[in-house]
Amino acid sequence: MVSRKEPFHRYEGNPIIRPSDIPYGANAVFNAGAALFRGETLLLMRVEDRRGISHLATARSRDGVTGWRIASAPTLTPDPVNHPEEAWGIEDPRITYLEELDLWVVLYTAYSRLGPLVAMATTRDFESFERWGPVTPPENKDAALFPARFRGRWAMIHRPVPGSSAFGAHVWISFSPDLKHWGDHRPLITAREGPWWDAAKVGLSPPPLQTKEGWLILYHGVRYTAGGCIYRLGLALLDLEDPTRLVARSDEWVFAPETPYELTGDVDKVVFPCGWVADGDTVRLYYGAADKCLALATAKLGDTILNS
Ligand code: M1P
Repeated sequence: MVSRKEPFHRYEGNPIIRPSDIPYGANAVFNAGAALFRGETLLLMRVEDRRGISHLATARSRDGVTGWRIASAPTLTPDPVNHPEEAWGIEDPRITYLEELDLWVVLYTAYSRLGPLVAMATTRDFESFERWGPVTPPENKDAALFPARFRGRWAMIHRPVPGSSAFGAHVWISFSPDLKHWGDHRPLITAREGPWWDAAKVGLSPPPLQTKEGWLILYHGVRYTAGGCIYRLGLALLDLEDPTRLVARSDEWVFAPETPYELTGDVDKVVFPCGWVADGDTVRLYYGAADKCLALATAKLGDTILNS
């Protein structure tokens, strides 16, 4: 893959949402899923309280950039009584609209006492949610659905972690006839090795985005250094008809922590998007910065497409 210019440009008003903007108090607000809903941009934000437990809360904006209206109370809180997998909180939601079912699907990390796993909830209004429970056992995170079926089956990208760190942590794809029972598991994007920027582990960032050229994937890659982890972003492209086929992958990262709000926070040197929306030819990317606040970057869709 040839080297390329960074396609994403930071909004000069970043961060767009800070912990102090949460009306009922919070330690951090970050890693938000995003949707175009009823003519507005809706963010489903991970809010970490001052115990360290996360829940989800909405913010809405007419232009997706300014004038964020933040819910006065949490939108989806952990329910450990009925869902023990949520004992230590719910985190990092990714949102996909399934037109066929007229349903919004949220895949999120449920932090269970036995490890983090992928759980699912569905909604039509982002006010009431139906929980489907775990869709994977632990340890697994960074999951999102494709908005369409492939030969009759739904597809999900996720990131299981093998028991031994010797095997790395890689992005996988799985299929389901009914959104509940998942199988036909295959590796999709593997962590590279040695000094590479994405050698320690990789994970899906926002859900796959359909383009004429293929399914556009933005993923985070982690490198361990003597100074700690660095979370950066790379692009990949999957075949439109067969998403198990990786058509292209950027060698270089396309977005990395650079600004003070990305370099310093609860976890330094982290950019971590869980949502993006396409508005004509513009993509608005919403990302957690240093596990502390929410920021926005934009790109022209054409600048994000990879050529193999
Ligand atoms: O601290 C950086 C991120 O670490 C985890 O991501 P992953 O397991 O993909 O490396 C998550 O806890 C994420 O929320 C966090 O932002």
